[in-house]
Amino acid sequence: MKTIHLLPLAGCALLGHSVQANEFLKRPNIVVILADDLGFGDISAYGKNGIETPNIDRIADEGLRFCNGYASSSTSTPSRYSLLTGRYPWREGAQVLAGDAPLIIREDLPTLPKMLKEAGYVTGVVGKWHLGLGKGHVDWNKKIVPGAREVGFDYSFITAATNDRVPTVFVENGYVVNLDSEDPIEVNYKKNYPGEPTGKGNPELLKIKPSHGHNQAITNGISRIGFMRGGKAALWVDEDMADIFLDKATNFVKEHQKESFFLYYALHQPHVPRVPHPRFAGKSPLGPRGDVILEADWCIGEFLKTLDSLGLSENTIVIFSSDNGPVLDDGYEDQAIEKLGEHKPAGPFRSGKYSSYDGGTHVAFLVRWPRHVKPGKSEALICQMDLYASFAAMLGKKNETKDSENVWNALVGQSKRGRKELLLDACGNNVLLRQGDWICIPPMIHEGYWVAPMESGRLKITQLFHVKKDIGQKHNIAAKYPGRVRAMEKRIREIRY
Ligand code: NG6
Ligand code: CA
Repeated sequence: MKTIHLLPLAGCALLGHSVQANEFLKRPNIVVILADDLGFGDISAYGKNGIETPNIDRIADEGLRFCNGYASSSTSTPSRYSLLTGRYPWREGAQVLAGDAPLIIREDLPTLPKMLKEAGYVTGVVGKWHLGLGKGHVDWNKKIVPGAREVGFDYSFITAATNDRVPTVFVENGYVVNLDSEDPIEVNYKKNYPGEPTGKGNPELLKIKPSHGHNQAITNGISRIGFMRGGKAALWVDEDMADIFLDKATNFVKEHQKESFFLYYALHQPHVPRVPHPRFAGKSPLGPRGDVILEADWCIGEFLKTLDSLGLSENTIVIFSSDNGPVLDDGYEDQAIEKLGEHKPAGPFRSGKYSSYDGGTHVAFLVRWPRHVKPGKSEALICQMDLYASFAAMLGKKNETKDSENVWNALVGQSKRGRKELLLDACGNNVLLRQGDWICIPPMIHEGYWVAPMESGRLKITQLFHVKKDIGQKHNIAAKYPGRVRAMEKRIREIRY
């Protein structure tokens, strides 16, 4: 057996260490598990609340729990764009995409999966995509390119957008799964196809009532955003979605257990429509929103067990986070508000999804790597966008991105320091700045999103908060610190333009 040096793990205990070549020598596998609309307070690892998430807590207990971890944006597409490209989302004007939108990641851009592929990783994505597919006017009945492969994924099993947008089908390696060529799929976001039922016209066909929007094409008894027809055999059954994604994610790991792999496991929960498998229906005190969180937690538990059974847990870096903060009523009547009780989805933070307040982007961020990361807590400021530069550093590769910062030492618990500052996207490419423990939200006017009953936080005045002293952002102290406001607003302009 040959003796080789391990990775150039900057600042890590491994530096210069050499061991026998076998599983032990493999570069660590990397798994990013990203929930959809899960709040900081929705997992029990961050403090007891209205729901128990023992499996996500296992990641926390066996790893590092970040208290200042961020998604780049308070909505999905921009947040995921940053995670994969290491670029701020507003550089591309990234905003929530329709299900028939073209791929938003330029093919010439460096991406996290491309960088890992170059370093010898096999790469896969399972779950919610929401970064667009094709070049516009996608023909869903042919191979759909460009897509996940062009972004750097060897394997993909994805939904085009969200679980509330058509087409409600899975796309595996560029092809719609189970498509019957005799029953082609058509999708558009402008007008209905003659004779197709809609949520608006045929409420009697629905098993969940929309509360806002979501009254167009009906599939699986649920009306969605956008119109579609055909593809009956390919339509997903929401109740089975979690099991299918879990199956694909664990299969990917089993198939590539001998290689170094990167898996982006993008859960669809607890985004609307919240439709758990009957095994989880009614199991939480919080109604469907809680039930699908329990379902997601169970999936993660099963996934971790798969790593255990293959002997991969020790040398797999598992990162858990969410694409943006929580929301209760996001367009369907599912009792998320009525059954909330004392539960605080965003934990101590103000507001949630869509907001410029911290609840929008300040999310759960857990890192488990038993071989090298000691369990504990970290206050370092880090962002999902930093995974590119950090893993590049781990692998001795150049950071080719514009905005990703190398926070590797913080990520593995070797340093208390992460970023000094971070711009955050508060919907509609409105940006705010976190600098140390200060947050400055400049005047914002964009009102494009339905955010009720959340506070959008996009006001016409400047807001300044000290989030260590005022974690719930209750006191706008901009008037007291005009110099700091000026300096922070200037800094926003410098980074942005
Ligand atoms: C909004 C939808 C919301 C959700 C969101 C995207 C309405 C009324 N609201 O436009 O339900 O789909 O887009 O969520 O249609 S995200 O998590 O993917 O960003
Ligand atoms: Ca989301």
